[in-house]
Amino acid sequence: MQKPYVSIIIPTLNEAKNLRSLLPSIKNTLRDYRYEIIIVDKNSNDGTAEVAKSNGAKVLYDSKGKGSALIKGFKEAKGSIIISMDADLSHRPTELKLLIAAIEAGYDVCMGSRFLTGGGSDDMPAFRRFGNKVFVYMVNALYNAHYSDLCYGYRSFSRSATKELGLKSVGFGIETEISIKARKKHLKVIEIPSFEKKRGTGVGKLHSFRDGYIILKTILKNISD
Ligand SMILES: Nc1nc2c(ncn2[C@@H]2O[C@H](COP(=O)(O)OP(=O)(O)OP(=O)(O)O)[C@@H](O)[C@H]2O)c(=O)[nH]1
Ligand SMILES: [Mg+2]
Repeated sequence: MQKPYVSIIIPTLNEAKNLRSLLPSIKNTLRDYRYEIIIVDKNSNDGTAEVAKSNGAKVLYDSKGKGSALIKGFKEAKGSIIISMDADLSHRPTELKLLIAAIEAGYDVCMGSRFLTGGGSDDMPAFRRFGNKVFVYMVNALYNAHYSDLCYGYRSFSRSATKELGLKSVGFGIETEISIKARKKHLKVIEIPSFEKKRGTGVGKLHSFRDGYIILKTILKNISD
């Protein structure tokens, strides 16, 4: 049977150096698959778009945030399986095959989790770990869910799930919105263990308190929506 077509969506803000090793590594892992890589860039000034193009990726532009970039990428994606992935080398390309297999097996959404046996993180200070735990607890309690992780962006989707979710988040609330709406819309969700490595080079764009507040608002806002 022919393999499904896979679209990998990677939001970027100044990730040229990381992309230089990430893109060849994705290509190597997926050499037996049919796929496209879509970079959604926020006007990086370090040559991110050039590195992406020279490695065969398609480049789109979005001037707002990580959420709006992913939404734009989802709309452009041609694949029947769509994957969201960070550019900073935190996500291991070797896990791509597992994310793909979960959708092939009939799930609508597959979420990497750092808190299942076999998963973990080298890139999560104690206060972020605590914040994430509180948010996971809130989402599980408010939405009758059983998630082990929440603010983690290594995920796969069936094409129809990306449409059905009706995503609106502009910034780092996007993963939370996905988790909540997947539950509210009764999508078939599976979590798989994922190991988050330290970011390669460059600086993280997430600000714990500013973005923590956005995540909290996303959790509360969706109760009434
Ligand atoms: N297009 C776009 N991409 C973004 C934006 N902010 C972050 N990104 C990308 O989204 C991905 C995740 O962002 P990170 O800064 O690594 O966020 P994080 O992993 O939560 O934070 P760190 O642990 O500090 O790395 C990376 O590929 C970023 O380049 C944005 O405003 N627009
Ligand atoms: Mg990161």
